[in-house]
Amino acid sequence: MAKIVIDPVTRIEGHLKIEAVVENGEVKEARSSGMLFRGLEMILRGRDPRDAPRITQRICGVCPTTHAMASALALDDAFGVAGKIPDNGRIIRNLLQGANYIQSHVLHFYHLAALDYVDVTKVATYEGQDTALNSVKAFLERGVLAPFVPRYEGDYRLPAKVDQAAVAHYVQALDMRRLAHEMLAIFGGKMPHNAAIVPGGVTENVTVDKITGFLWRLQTLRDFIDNVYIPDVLAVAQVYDDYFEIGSGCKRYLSYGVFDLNSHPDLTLRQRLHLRGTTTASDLTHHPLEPSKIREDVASSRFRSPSGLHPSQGATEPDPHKEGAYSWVKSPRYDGQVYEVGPLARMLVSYTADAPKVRKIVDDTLTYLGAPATVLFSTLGRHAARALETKWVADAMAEWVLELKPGEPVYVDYELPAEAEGMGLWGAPRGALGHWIRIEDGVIANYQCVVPTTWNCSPRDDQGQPGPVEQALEGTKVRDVENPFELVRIVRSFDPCLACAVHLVTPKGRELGRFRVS
Ligand code: NFE
Ligand code: MG
Repeated sequence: MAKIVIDPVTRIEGHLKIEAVVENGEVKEARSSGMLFRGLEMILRGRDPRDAPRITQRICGVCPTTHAMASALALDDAFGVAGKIPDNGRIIRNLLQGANYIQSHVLHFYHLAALDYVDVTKVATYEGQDTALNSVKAFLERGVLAPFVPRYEGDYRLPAKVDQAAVAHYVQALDMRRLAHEMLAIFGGKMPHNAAIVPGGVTENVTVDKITGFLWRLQTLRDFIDNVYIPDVLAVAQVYDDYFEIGSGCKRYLSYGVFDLNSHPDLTLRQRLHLRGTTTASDLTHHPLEPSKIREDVASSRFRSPSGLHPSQGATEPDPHKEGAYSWVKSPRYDGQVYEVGPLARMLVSYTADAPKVRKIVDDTLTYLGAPATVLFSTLGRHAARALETKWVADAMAEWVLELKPGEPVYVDYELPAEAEGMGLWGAPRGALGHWIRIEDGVIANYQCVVPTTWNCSPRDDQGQPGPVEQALEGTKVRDVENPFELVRIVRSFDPCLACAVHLVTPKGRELGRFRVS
């Protein structure tokens, strides 16, 4: 028996520890631990509710737009304007979120996950004129390999030419991400932490200049998605096709839906691009979403607040030394069951709800790969779903931007209520995101966020059920416990974000833990 400890897992956001007990070359038990304490929910208490979209964006620099959105939706609901958002405001919100999706998904594939499959050292044999590749080659010749090492020595299988092209695209993807950030800044003021998304709509007016500035960048990105990103993901998938069988996990999928197509006052009835609901690998049937079934357990989490609360009644009371707890992440569950969230969950929920465009791109991809739908429930299925989703969203954005109307309103005014409650259900790049607010005496009495990585990286719940990442690791065959590349490939396919937060140290700086960097 061997115990593998990967702490921290690199090339993700935030501090995640993975422990795996390996017996006879197979993971018998896995634990996923969030090692940072996030105090944002406590910081919000007692503040003006309108601060929430600004403060919650500081949860994370990668997906701030999505926290602004979930927060604004919760405030729209609490302020009674959810049904009155003007079309321009609704569309600009979608465009801001869409720009963040494209940036985040390209970041995840090229700069975080691809290095699990692409061997940069093969650039050493490159003979050609590409400036980026020749720069990488020059670094390799001088023995400078960062940021591509340290890494686990694994089974890198791509032919040298495919490998070299992928490294060139790694560099090109940096430019693409800049374009996506610029696109977001056109209507959002800046990235990260846009200034535009507010309850009632957005603060940025529509002009022809902004539409054209947005559109040419979007068209450049669509070209990259269609001709570089998706082909690269498929090239990796064809060579590493055993990862269509590895890392399945709980096989239950949940989506709140995302990208509003109208402004129905009830979020659970609002028409969205991605549909809301749940499905499972075993029934592949669409089930409607019932937000009342969401609960957060804390049996294995470092909180003394009661377990099993609905987020509208949720509580955040840290207890760093709680017996039996091994994570700062809570365990959200739906109807008492473990659910995976993210692009794969979103695509499957829309697929089973019969969204024709999703059916077509997913079915076309499966035909191209000559594979059945069951390959989707896997490590590579997550990468493929993320890439296809990027195309689906970018294509929709090209239609939305042309629906904007210069001179028309972007915002509706509201009265600040003294007492109110609100719920904001949305889809972050990494999955279902919910914000819940309760306002008393005109200030925030309680604020709860349940973020995608809370679902995916959750520890064991009150019933002892492991979280989605833990389940995805259990049963995995590990060839070499010193180089557990299989495990990091699985973990990274979820695109975890343990979110920017505070390291847990005492005011005197006393050490509370030691970290082994692998
Ligand atoms: Ni920090 Fe995020 C996304 C949110 S975390 S990146 O996407 O919400 O799961
Ligand atoms: Mg929370």
